[in-house]
Amino acid sequence: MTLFPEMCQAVYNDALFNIASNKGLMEYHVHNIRDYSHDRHRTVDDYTFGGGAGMLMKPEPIFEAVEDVLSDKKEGEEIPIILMTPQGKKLSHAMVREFSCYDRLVIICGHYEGFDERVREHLVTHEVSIGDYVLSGGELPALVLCDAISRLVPGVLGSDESAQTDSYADGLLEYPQYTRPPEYRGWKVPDILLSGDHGKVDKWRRKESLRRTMQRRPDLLEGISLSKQDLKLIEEIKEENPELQDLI
Ligand code: 6GU
Repeated sequence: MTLFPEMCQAVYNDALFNIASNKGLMEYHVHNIRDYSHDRHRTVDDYTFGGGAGMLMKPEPIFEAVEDVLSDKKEGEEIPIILMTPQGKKLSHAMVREFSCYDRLVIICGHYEGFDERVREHLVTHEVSIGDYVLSGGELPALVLCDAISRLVPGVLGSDESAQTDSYADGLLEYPQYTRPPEYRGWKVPDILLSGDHGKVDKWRRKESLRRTMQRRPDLLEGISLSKQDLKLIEEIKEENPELQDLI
């Protein structure tokens, strides 16, 4: 549900969304909130009671857009109604996974200074933000959410990419990767990766994932269960990178 349907449609018509839709695995429908306004000026915003700068999204068009689209909702069908707002819960992989389990989702994008509070209280089931910065509207965040959810629908990505998703899901950052040529401007690809020894390659990748996570996102390590082998690799990394000595 948006005031900028062309913008949303343009993104669907490209990239991953189209892949998912072409394969018949997902459907996206863009709805213009303005189609549900009540006057010939197609008004969707209004002044705030009590005064103050800025306009708010009026409740009627949003309620009626959602009710119209869900008019075929079955008894007992659970459909999250997600409001994109900087006041929402910050989007995480766990939330994306949870949303990907539903048959249908409604995502509402806002503009202006925000929403009439009754939208939050009586219509919306989830409020989602994509980070601690303010954007001019909910469309880009909604598209971020759709993209992330699409990737978790079985069959949308090829097996190579799915495997990559899994390694994100394991909570560590990706290890460094290289392609041809094996030497470029004198910069060499690590020998182990050219060795053909899969055992060594796997161990190297695990270690570099751990190193990269320790360097860039030590906070991620707290939520992860580490094997004995991981702990050994972490000790090696600390020897090699004294600046990481005090981590975990
Ligand atoms: Cl969901 N909306 C807006 N307007 N700004 C944001 C956001 C959402 N998430 C982060 N910044």
